[in-house]
Amino acid sequence: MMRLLVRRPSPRLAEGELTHIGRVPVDPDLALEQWRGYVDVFRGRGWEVVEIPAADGHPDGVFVEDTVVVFGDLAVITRPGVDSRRGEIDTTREVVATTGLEVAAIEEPGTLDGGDVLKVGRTAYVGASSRTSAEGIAQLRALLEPRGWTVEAVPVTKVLHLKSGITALPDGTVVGYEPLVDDPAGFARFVGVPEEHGTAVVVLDDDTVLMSADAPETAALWRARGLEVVTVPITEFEKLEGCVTCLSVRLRDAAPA
Ligand code: CIR
Repeated sequence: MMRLLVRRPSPRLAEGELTHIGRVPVDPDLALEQWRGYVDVFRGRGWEVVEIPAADGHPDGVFVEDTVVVFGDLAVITRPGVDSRRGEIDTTREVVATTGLEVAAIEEPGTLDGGDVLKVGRTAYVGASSRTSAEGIAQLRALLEPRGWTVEAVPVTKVLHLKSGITALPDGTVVGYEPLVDDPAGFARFVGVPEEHGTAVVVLDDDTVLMSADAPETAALWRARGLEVVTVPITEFEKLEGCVTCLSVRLRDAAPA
């Protein structure tokens, strides 16, 4: 079974946190329409959509990926690195408790944002970013290493989260926009992309990825590699430093999400 955890955008999305880019006007109605388009891609491919209750008092609540990370049958509730986002985890925890997954949590004083965790096979690359602390990474390592995962800390200084700069194709190739990646040489297989919004892919299945509509040259690259590429407009979320990965948490039975 494939399940997608999402949360509808707050009408206050425009007030979300910004770290590396300037504030520009955000259209909340367009954001809702784009969010629905994003969710529909998954629904149309057989995913069951599970909505985390709206948290309209949290402008960044739509970016649910930051609040929980799933490793096989273990869900790790995070402790977001900014105060304005900490309250988001309460509703995430309630929904995760209904999934049948084992649940653990990052505890104070550690901090960790899910956007800093990139899973490739049984390796979890974890961004040491302004949001994710060394203590948060140490806690995650203590949870995962006994379960057979390797945890590798990766420097992140040029973008908000590790996954704002890199993600991975279905075959495990790490892809990213080099000006935003601290250490491309740190990955065994790395392919640079020509566009900033081309860094993020969500793996839908072994042959298909989902991307922002704002990176047409990168989409053409992946099509030339034989992948099916589905694109969605997510401009209103990109204005808040969000991307296709952070709008959902994917639960897949049998394989790491
Ligand atoms: C934030 O600064 O927390 C939000 N405005 C954006 C979060 C994006 N999340 C992600 O890339 N995983």
